[in-house]
Amino acid sequence: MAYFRVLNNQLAKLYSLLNKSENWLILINADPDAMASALALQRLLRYKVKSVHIARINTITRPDNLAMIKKLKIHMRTFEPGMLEKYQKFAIVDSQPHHSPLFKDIPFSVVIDHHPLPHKDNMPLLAEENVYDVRPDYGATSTMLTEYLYHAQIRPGKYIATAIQYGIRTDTGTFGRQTTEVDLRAYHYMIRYADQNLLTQILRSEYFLEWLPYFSKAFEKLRPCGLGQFTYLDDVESPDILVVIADFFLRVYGLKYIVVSGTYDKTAICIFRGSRYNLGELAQKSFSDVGSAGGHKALARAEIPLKLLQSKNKNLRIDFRRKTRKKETHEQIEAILFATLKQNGSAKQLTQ
Ligand SMILES: [Mn+2]
Repeated sequence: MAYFRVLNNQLAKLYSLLNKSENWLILINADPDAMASALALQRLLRYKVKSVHIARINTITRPDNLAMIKKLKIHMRTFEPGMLEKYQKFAIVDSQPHHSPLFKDIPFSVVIDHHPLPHKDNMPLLAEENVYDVRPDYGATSTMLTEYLYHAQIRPGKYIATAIQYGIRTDTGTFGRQTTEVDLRAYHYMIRYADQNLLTQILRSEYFLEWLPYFSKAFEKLRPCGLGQFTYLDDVESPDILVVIADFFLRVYGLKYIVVSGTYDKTAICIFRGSRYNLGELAQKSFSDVGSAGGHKALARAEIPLKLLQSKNKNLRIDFRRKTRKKETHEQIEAILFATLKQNGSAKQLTQ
């Protein structure tokens, strides 16, 4: 039995599209799987065409994605419609033409992806000679590109191999439910070429230096609240920081649940994380009367406009302008959130 599915047809088709006089552009919505797939396709084309560049349509903000770009020396352009005229051929990986209006009018010659097939109205009108390889049963597009490299008898360099491993890990949630046997085989095949040190460095790039003061505040203000733990971070630059810190607390053994709260603009936000009690219900019971609140058992969120929070405590005097918001205002917001969550977070109130 072959190590990977036989690809003679697709590979022959791909090669028949290539010639030395054309410049290729690979378009992606950059995430680890997309970047790894683009690198692999770039490697497949590199010596058979005039030039091949990668362009992304999105901005990258996650620290692990930035670490991947830096450590694996990934060169990408930022997509602008004006750049299309410099290229004669276009490919898209880990995404499909109907996924973004930016892709819509580009005449793709190659589409390689693992997302669901489009509704027939969205089916791209690709000519017979083009490569259209969409396999929703694969956990990652990186796995598909591993098959192409293997059959093309290209030995991947360490940067491409490491990128593919990280792409597969990310899209399968580290070999969770989405994983298929072929994803594992591709990952295993790349072990001999990848650099495990680089992979570990990327995996560990979870936080930004600017986030650390929020961590120190979170630890400083952490205290028991009902059966769980609670912390309040005053004003935050973005609600995402509350999510990052709440996720961090999931690593603590014996913690029943965590509520990380803070104020963003004119809204108090609570992020709930845990695995034992129904936190969607806790969020709802606590705050659905004054804001939007809910979620799943293990992961929930509440957003309460400060104006409405006042209705929980008539004595609350809130300064709605962030710049002049005083320490006392935050103490009052924190006190209301804490009291409400404590009341609903007892053994009697919580359900499993
Ligand atoms: Mn993917």
